[in-house]
Amino acid sequence: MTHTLSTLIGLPTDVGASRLGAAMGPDALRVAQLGPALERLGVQVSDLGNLAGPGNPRGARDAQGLRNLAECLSWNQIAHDAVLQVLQQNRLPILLGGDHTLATGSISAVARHCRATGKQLRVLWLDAHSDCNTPDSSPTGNLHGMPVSSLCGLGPAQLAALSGATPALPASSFCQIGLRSVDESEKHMIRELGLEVYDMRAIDELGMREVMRRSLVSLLGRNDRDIHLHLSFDVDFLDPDIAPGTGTPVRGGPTYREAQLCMEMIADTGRLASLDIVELNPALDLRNQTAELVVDLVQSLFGQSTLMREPRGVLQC
Ligand code: B3U
Ligand code: MN
Ligand code: MN
Repeated sequence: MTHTLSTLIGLPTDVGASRLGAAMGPDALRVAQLGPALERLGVQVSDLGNLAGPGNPRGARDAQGLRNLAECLSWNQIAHDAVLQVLQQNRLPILLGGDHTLATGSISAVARHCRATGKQLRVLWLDAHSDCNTPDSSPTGNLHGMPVSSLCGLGPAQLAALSGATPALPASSFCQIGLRSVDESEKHMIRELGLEVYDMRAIDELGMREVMRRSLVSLLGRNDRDIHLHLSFDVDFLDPDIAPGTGTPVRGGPTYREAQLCMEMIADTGRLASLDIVELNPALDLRNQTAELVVDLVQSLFGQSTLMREPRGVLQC
């Protein structure tokens, strides 16, 4: 691993989602022993605990069509500041969400850090959804459907400005994997932004191995000091048969084996430098099985493998 020092940041909020419960995500991950599981792999873990922020007013849509914008802004500022501070300490931030709105704050901080240090940023976005609605296109007004457009400079203005530059990063930095629920307006947005997307059909046709090879190939051959790989892991990426504990499940997602391979191939690059774990909803889970599965997958992401082996480099995988 490039980083063996990591910091857990609990951000217990569901202000960006329509279903309550993602606010309990950080604690469910702790109950599932995320910290000790990483420590067993040689990662040194510190835990900032759950940071405080506004409650969920369960607001109606405002004049712009958005729900809970002020609260979302506060939480994203909190996420931004915490992630930036952890990066400046040369540690790997692990954001425990919370709904996926928080990725706006966290990736804004990562983008700011990359600008300051001259690193190139690559964001892998594992999700059933493309999260690139805008205030005008959103069918729900929920801000967890807008972080990608916000980061690309097209979301609500204050969210889009969090990183100190608009857009926070070029759309070409993103790679989305696992999509299977995309609104009509988002299909246009994906095309307009030129987002690199591997939907479930691509995974069916190419296999997870080839999808991951393509999504990671641009990182290879570069000095790892020049690259910052951020993983934004929406738990609804996983098939709901194995991961029922999430607010907007969509059937037909990656299997356990496909998800493991995805994580292992990211680990093999040795470039992972920050992570969001979002949309875990313990209120919808069965005996914390989704949190336990996420911990299992995150162990693979941090290098757990069945056999003793050197990272092989993704091209040879
Ligand atoms: N695209 C829909 C649904 C959705 C997006 N992200 C989640 N759900 N979790 C929307 O509300 O924008
Ligand atoms: Mn999402
Ligand atoms: Mn999703």
